Amino acid sequence: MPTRDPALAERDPEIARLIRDEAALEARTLRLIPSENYASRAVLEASGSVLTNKYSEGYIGKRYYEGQVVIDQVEELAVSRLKQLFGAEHVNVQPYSGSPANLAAYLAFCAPGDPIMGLGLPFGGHLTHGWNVSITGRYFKSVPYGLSQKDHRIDLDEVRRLAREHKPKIIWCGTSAYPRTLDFAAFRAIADEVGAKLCADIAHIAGLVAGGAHPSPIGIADVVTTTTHKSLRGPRGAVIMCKQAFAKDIDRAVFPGLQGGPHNHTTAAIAVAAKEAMTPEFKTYATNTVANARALAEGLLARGFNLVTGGTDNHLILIDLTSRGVTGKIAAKALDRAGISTNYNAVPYDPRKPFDPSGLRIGTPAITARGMGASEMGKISAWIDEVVKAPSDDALVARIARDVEELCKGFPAPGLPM
Ligand code: DSN
Repeated sequence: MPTRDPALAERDPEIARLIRDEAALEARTLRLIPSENYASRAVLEASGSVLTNKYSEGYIGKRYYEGQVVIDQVEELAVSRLKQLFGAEHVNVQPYSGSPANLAAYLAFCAPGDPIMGLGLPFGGHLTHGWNVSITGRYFKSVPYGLSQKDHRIDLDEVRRLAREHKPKIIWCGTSAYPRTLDFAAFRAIADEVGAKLCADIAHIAGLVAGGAHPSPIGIADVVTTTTHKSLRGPRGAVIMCKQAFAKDIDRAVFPGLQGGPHNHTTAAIAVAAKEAMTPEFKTYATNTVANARALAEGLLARGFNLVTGGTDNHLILIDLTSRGVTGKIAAKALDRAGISTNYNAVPYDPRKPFDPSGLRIGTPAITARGMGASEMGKISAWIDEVVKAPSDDALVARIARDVEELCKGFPAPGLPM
């Protein structure tokens, strides 16, 4: 008698219900968190597959386990598609997520206590670029750079000055809350001047880079890391791309340096996402993501909002709410009740604390994946304005939540049950 193997709804109705609830929530709300997206049904299928059953420590053709005839082909497809998509010389698809991918760069190039540089967290950098509460700020001598006080853009003169003074082993260029294009060539010149490795973390913009809507750091940076689940629309995971000269160092740092067995179900889903990202539709998606962010920024500016740097070049907008007399947290919570999902965020030189800062971070990757365009951006900026003007007006917030739900019905999200 085969063992009975009930479906999730029967085996664990509580979890099954919660998954249904989350799908319903994702369907009826506007997800403006710039690091979130909707993975396609094909990506979700690969990610929820039997490949989760396998151990395959090692790399293609050199594993510590037998039974790898299929897994090797899966990883080979993921690697070759990413090489083609980004034009990378070497690709490692095994990092579990963005933070371990970045740690691999440290392990490859730094010894404990070495100086490293990255954009400070309060200026829109990432924890793993050396912020003090992260292992990367505790085990290395972190020298964060900031933004210009004048225009709140990356201050390359300061980057150069600090790099000359501290001679970092790694300079990170990459951001989590920065609305402008990154000048990888300018960072390259600084890194060369001081003998640093240049590491680009393109987690937020990978889909834009893949779709030609943001310049690429490939061929400029020594190492490029990215998560795969943001604008790239893959599963939760990460990849590292590097010049061939650093392939061995990076591979050794990932395995056995930091990790054991790779998550093969994720590798398969990354391969699917890379295939999707090579289509003309994805190019259009990347272009539209930026066009929507610009349209949303224009709508907000027209309604008197103050945007950090005055607008956006990418998928992301950082609103400074100071002049509106509302904190980021109050606005984000009221917007959430209105069916508009955002996150509160520090603005440059924010006098407020990180848990209730002055800013709101929004972005267009997820709503663009639903097919929304300029006309919807107009509606969304008007709703944000209404909620920010009256965050405690429950009737208004409820009315907007109904309007949001109605709008969302016309734009089914990829990957969600109809
Ligand atoms: N936590 C991610 C974000 O929301 O930007 C970055 O890793």
